[in-house]
Amino acid sequence: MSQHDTTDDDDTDLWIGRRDVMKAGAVGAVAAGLGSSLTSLTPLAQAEDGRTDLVEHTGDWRPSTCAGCTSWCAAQVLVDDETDRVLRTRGHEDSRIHGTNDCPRQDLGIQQLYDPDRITQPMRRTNPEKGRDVDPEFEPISWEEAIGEIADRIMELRENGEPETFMVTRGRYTYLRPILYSYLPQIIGSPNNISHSAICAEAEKFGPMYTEGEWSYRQYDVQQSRYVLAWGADPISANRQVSHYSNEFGDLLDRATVAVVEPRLSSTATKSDEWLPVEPGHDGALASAMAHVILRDGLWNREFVGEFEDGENRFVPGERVDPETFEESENSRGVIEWWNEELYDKEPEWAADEAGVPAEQIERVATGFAEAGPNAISWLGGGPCMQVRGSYTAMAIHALNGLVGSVGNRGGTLYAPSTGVEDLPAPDEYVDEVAEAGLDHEKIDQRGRLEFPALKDGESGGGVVTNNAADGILDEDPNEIEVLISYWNNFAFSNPESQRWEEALAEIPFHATIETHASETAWFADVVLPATHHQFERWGQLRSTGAGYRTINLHTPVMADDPDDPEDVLENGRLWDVKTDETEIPYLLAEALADRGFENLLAFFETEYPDPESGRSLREEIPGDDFESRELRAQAFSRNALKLRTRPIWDPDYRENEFDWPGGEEFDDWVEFRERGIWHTDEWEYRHRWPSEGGEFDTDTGVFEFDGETLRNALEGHAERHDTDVDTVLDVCNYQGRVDDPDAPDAFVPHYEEPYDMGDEDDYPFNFVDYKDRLNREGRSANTPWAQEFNDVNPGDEPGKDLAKINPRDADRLGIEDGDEISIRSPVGEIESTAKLWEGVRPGTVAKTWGQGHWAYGRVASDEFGDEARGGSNNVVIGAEYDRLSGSSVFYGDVRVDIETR
Ligand SMILES: Nc1nc2c(c(=O)[nH]1)N[C@H]1C(S)=C(S)[C@@H](COP(=O)(O)OP(=O)(O)OC[C@H]3O[C@@H](n4cnc5c(=O)[nH]c(N)nc54)[C@H](O)[C@@H]3O)O[C@H]1N2
Ligand SMILES: Nc1nc2c(c(=O)[nH]1)N[C@H]1C(S)=C(S)[C@@H](COP(=O)(O)OP(=O)(O)OC[C@H]3O[C@@H](n4cnc5c(=O)[nH]c(N)nc54)[C@H](O)[C@@H]3O)O[C@H]1N2
Ligand code: SF4
Ligand SMILES: [Mo]
Repeated sequence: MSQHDTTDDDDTDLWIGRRDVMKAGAVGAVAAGLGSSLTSLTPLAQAEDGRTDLVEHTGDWRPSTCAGCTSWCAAQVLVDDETDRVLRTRGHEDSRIHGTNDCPRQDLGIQQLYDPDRITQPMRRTNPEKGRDVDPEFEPISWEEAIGEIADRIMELRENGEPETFMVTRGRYTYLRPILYSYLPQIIGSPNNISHSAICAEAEKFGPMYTEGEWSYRQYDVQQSRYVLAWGADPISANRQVSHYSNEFGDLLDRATVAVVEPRLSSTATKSDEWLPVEPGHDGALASAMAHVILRDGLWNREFVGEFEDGENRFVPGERVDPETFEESENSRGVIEWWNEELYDKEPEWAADEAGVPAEQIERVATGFAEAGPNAISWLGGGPCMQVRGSYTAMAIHALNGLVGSVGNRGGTLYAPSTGVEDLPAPDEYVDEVAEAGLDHEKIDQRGRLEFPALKDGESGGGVVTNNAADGILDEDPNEIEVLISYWNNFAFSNPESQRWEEALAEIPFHATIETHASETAWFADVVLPATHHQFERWGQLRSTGAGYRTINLHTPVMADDPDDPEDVLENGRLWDVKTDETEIPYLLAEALADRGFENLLAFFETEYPDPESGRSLREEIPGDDFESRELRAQAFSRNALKLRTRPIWDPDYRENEFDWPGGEEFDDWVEFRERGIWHTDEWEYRHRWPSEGGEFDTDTGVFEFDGETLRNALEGHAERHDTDVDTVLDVCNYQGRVDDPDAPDAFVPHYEEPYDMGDEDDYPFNFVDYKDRLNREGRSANTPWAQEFNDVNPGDEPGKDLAKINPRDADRLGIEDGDEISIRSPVGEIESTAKLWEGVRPGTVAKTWGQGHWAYGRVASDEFGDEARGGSNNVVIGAEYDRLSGSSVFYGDVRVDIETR
């Protein structure tokens, strides 16, 4: 049993009630879950036996999806026949990506489900004052009251002609998200739907966007690769497709060389052939030097890049090349410009000085990588690019894939094949004049202003600047926010300099939040709406990408015997009086708004979301105006939305006649698909987007760009919008590149920029290295006892502790010993932690996982709920800085801190 007994019944300091005796019985299942699921952490053979026994003797495996991280693995959940309890979860046996493999975090989902600290019913704040030290004094209320309160506030805004003061924030989601995140604010009339994307990994997408026109993540063809060069990505522990990559990693090591560029000894680095312990913020120097070596030594891929007309290699260190002498391939352009503007003098010795990695190692890794090309991967994680000047680093790292021709190629970096899902019906016809006037307003995150280009997809202001919304709210610029609905996020914890979100949330007059847990964000809410848990209690859809496929995976309410029957779902499909954020809650709101005279949302749902099989509208299926009928309709709406979304997959007629079918598995009816819960695309075709094979890249020029032509267009577009020039944009946004300055890097080609200073080196002598905990389900598992108890799966960490890892040489100098209580101070804040002397971090750096430091969330996550944090929250010391070209928040690079013993 764990050191934190989850069956502990003492919840006096938590404002979470238990609904009734029957449901409280379900809490006892925690103990059962604990016992059986511990097998997942024992040797595999044993675990397999355990699994088989359970399949045969206990219940059914029902399909769902894990959103414990952005791998979004298709899952199967073992539900006990007699008690309807969830006993186990595993990867989906039919998945061609990971099969039954999962990662340990999938099992933590069970502890979230049965967490006695879950919010079990709607709550209303009774204390009008808001603040971290102010007890919200929540009291239980009914769903009807809770929804009614929100509807009243929305009506007020619309009646006052200020619908733009409404706001929705989202964190994690399923692809039913447009209903709550886009359509609800659109029909009300607010442009203010703010996603978490820019505190997630937007800067990473900048690399592939401004080389090959893809604003997205890649999948990596590890099964065919001969060299993996990972940059601040730790794919057996974090990053994406963890279950797939960790399953393949052993074979990969037999076949390929793996090199990891990381300021700390990550899980992946511990198992790799090479660890390049880069000084934080200097990856761009390594990438430029590697490209230099590859060109200097003639190791580039001729088919993808081109060749000198006479075959003589003119890439000589320190010398520029006459472009006339080189014939570009059809597939790419600009390699000569890249060499002449950036690479020609970026020799390994120079990079060794900049980045603190030996020149021989740079040479060796660059050579090995290129010789394995095109079956070689330059794997870009968020570490090197969620930095003030990270956009250019992302380009520099991704451009290496172009040099060796691994783009879309066997053993290289692939995208996802197209899927057979349909867009949800959209509400354009239901947007009235009040709403239209509201929608004309600028967004609260100030995207698109001169200082926030956020160039998603090449468009000025095309992306989000999540963390800046706090300043927008505090400064009431462009306008005040009066009503906020937040869902599946914890911005008061997950955003850098999160103190600002505490202030911003305290300012908002009315805030409703939809969550499973009593998070730091919920602490500031006026109404707390308890959410169904995505893995077990709701409808939804995500997708997973790997092994050449993309899958469409369903979330299903696994505890209901007939999930298509709304009554069964409401009675048996959920543990508590909880509802689904993206569907049921907007539906109930639509009914409440109609009661108050605003009918557009309800008309939209009633007209556009019939059951596509029976053709029945929601009201035809479930008539009645009492609240219970509405709750049933809300559930039917949830199911219908998913059926509409996935219709081409399961409806042969629709697939053939009304949809541009991309190929892939075909199902004959809904129940057949729903019972399986997973669909596969056709397999990725290597090189099909290469122009030499008849394809096209999505850049402005249609080819892979080493010269940043698409970026030039995007930057010029943004400059024009503000009546200025590109150099001014780059200056305002803290970049070093310039258009035509011989002393500055070229603004458009992939290049190295020195890390931007975030604190004076004399006052803050250490670089802070933040990274993801192997057991963190994004920000959501700190209240699961297993995550705390098994913390030593993170190299350098210990069970139950939140440790700051310091190199023994630094500790010695400062007189710090193992286990000393220390404080970590930055220009913006200070946290408490415990010192761990560990050689897995570079001298001059302090490394600490993200995820601890909760002062709310539950009794395991915090030391004392609502009062004392457990460990320190990294976001208190990481300042609110931005990589402005992508809009991303900064977590890495020159984040400076000082440490001292307490
Ligand atoms: N320092 C630092 N900060 C980081 C990161 C980091 O690595 N370091 N990572 C960043 C990244 S990549 C991301 S994506 C963000 C994530 O941060 P956010 O988008 O803010 O989301 P989480 O913290 O994962 O989600 C927290 C909330 O989800 C609720 N919840 C849990 N399960 C469910 C569910 O099934 N349904 C609903 N409706 N609610 C649920 C919980 O009540 C909790 O309050 O954090 C970012 N912040
Ligand atoms: N275990 C786990 N896995 C997750 C998640 C989780 O919460 N837990 N969250 C999921 C989500 S939402 C996302 S967006 C993805 C993100 O996945 P990644 O983009 O891979 O993000 P992190 O794991 O935060 O990666 C940051 C890494 O960069 C390293 N680093 C820090 N500074 C530097 C630097 O200057 N240079 C280099 N080269 N490295 C540096 C850190 O040590 C860390 O290993 O992960 C997903 N996977
Ligand atoms: S936590 Fe991520 S990698 Fe692990 S099973 Fe869930 S989705 Fe897959
Ligand atoms: Mo993320």
